[in-house]
Amino acid sequence: MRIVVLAGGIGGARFLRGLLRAAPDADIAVIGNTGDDITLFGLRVCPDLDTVMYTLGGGINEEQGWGRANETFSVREELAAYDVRPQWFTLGDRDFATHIVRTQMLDAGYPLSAVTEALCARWLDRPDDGRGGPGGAGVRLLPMTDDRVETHVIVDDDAGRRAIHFQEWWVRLHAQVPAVEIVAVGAEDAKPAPGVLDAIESADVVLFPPSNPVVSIGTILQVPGIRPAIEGKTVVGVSPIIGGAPVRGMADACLAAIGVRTTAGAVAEHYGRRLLDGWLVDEIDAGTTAEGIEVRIRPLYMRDVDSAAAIARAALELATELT
Ligand code: FO1
Repeated sequence: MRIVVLAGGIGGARFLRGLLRAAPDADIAVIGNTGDDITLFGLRVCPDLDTVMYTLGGGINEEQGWGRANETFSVREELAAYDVRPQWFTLGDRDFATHIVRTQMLDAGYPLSAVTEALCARWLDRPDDGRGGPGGAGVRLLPMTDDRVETHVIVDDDAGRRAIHFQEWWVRLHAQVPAVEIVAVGAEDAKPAPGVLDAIESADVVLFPPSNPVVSIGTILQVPGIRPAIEGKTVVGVSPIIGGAPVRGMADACLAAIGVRTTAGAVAEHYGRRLLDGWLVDEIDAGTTAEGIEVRIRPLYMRDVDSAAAIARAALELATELT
């Protein structure tokens, strides 16, 4: 079975780990959001790609959901000693190595898709370790585009109306300052990365994990060509909203910026029936309906790999039924 998954960071990565367990023989292509990418200290950082790569490769900091396990922070401390800013974004020593390799390759002229493939050779090109480790074999991680797309947030506070990078809004301001608008700068001129449209074309099913519908999946869908390619496919999504609140992160602040209510049904209708065929909602949202979309009720908290696998299995079953 060929599966395409559109993924942001933590929610997408944990869903994928479940999907690998639920469908170990599937050919899985992940289209990763790059709108969160940021250049810091001269290094290109791709948080969502790295979160997927580290999670599937067994190198993620499990408690945090992002960054490396067993991390140290010597470089960060040294930068702070020089009073180098910003200091609101934490990069660990092991993580720095990833950004150094990526930036060297980008500077040498390799596109982000080739760089991502090279980085993933370390994390994903290995069979399951047989000890219950995730193993990422069978997964191809493709950035949504090789072009530069950066999500910026227009805020209006005491310092005045201005555009700031998404990470500054998310990490420094904790999305506490209301977003007037969220803009994926560069998206309209971006081209899907090599392999993206082919993967969608040959997919039996496309899955939307419980990733942020605005700044993760929404950004991927803004890359010209991706949405129309997906519209022709059987698409099943997992609600990132349970009982009127995001499972994690601050998706409610992003939904407010585009005038969508924070409910499982409103998010399904935001995607719309042209895109979405099936939608999984949690038991607490049992009354949810969405016009033209088949809604199924399942426990949606991803407590561990088993519960993530059960959700992935339910998504695949619904997709098979709707195909
Ligand atoms: N999230 C934070 O809340 N604080 C951080 O300092 C932070 C650093 C960071 C470094 C590398 C990385 O890959 C991710 C990092 N994240 C951090 C997560 C990230 O900002 C967001 O959660 C995602 O971009 C949203 O998907």
